[in-house]
Amino acid sequence: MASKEIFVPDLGDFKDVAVIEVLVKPGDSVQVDAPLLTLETEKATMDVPSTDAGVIEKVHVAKGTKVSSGTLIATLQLAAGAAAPASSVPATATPSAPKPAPPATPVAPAASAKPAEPATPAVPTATVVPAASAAASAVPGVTEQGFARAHAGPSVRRFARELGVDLGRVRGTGQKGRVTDADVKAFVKSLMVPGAGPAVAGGAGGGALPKVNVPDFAQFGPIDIKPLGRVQRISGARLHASWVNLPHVTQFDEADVTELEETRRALKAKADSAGIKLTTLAFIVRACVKALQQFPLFNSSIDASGENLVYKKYIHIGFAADTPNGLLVPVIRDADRKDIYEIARALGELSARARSGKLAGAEMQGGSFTISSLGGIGGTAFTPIINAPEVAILGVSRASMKAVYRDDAFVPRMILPLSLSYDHRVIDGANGARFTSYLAKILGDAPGLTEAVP
Ligand code: CAO
Repeated sequence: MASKEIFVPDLGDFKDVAVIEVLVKPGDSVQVDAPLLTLETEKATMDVPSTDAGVIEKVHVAKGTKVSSGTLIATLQLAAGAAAPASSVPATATPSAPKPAPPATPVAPAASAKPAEPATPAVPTATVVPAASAAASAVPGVTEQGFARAHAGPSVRRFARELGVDLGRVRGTGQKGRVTDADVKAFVKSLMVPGAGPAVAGGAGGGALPKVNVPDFAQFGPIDIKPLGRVQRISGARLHASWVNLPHVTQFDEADVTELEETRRALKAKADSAGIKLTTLAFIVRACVKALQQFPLFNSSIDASGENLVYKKYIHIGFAADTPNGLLVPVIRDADRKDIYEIARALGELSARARSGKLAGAEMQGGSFTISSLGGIGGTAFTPIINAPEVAILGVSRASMKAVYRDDAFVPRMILPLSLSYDHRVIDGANGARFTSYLAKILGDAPGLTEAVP
């Protein structure tokens, strides 16, 4: 298989730029545009994307070192079928003040954040806003597959990333249908005309959103300004895209987990001795798998054309993990083939890697349903934002003992609050309620949850 060397692209006036993060290691598979490094100048941070798809053979730079245009970053074993290009410095022109380029990896539910933008003057909200920022809120979310397949050069790719434009949706007018800068601009303009948005899965529908008026807070008292973290910047844009494009409905329900909790406590010591932390969440993941098998609609997505539903035959469950760097969503692959011990082990390993910043990009991709569990922390209910293009997300709050009226008497039962947000374009209210009722029933069946997976 052919190898290719990847170099730091043209950084304009910047030299000896600090490497603050190395995002890949030998053996990692990367797609075109997947971020390899994060660089930081005194003005901004930027990701250096891969120019090709393949497997990382060797990484030539380390965190904390300095690089300049043309520094060798990594040797890549090209993906099968890719031509072996001569090793060279990409002739990509990078803007002199680099802007953050979102990576190809999804990060998901986080506390609401908005992309860093210069403060706007104190004017009424109806004021016209700069094209790029207005477009960013009207542009449908990026589909990585479509983006990777698009026929476009590195600078156009970077430009599209900066605007949050999915290149897969842009019609190319260049040679052999190649997408040009002008095509990307024309696409964004088409979204700015009210009602003229293309019929796409994200369904932005065109028209810029009214902008929040941000005053100069210093006029009211002392303030500190800290830049948003990298994860917040990325997840903020994704959350916003989901929030404005998907009509969310949240269905609340409760599950009686008294027996489940007894079963968990009985199995915990044995699991501990095998190095597995058997938490409530492992049982909830298993219950969700069973509910998704019963209601495959909740494991579907609207496709890029916006006209079909894609039913996934795999069940990969993402879960929100609170990390020092912000919220990440690792994915438990083939959760339907794992029993509660295997699920608990995967939960422990993935959340440990997420917290230590060692999660590979691929470990956050491909999820088909997400769980956001705040149960270990507290709360009685919340309305999670769907990890689009998925169509549903389960929020879990803290289980507590409650007096439940049963057989003519109040009895103490352990009650788990559930909050299911779903995309109302795909799922109607009756199905939402059926899903949570079924899930509650499954969570009440502790023996069914602990049995071996067929
Ligand atoms: N009700 C009551 N207790 C619960 C519970 C619930 N719903 N969920 C977990 N617990 C218990 C666990 O069983 C465990 O109890 P023991 O110590 O007796 O075993 C304890 O709380 C601590 O659990 P944990 O938090 O360490 O582990 P977990 O598997 O439940 O969760 C993880 C793992 C990664 C999801 C969690 O650590 C985390 O990061 N949660 C935050 C997620 C988040 O921020 N979501 C919001 C996203 S939207 O902005």
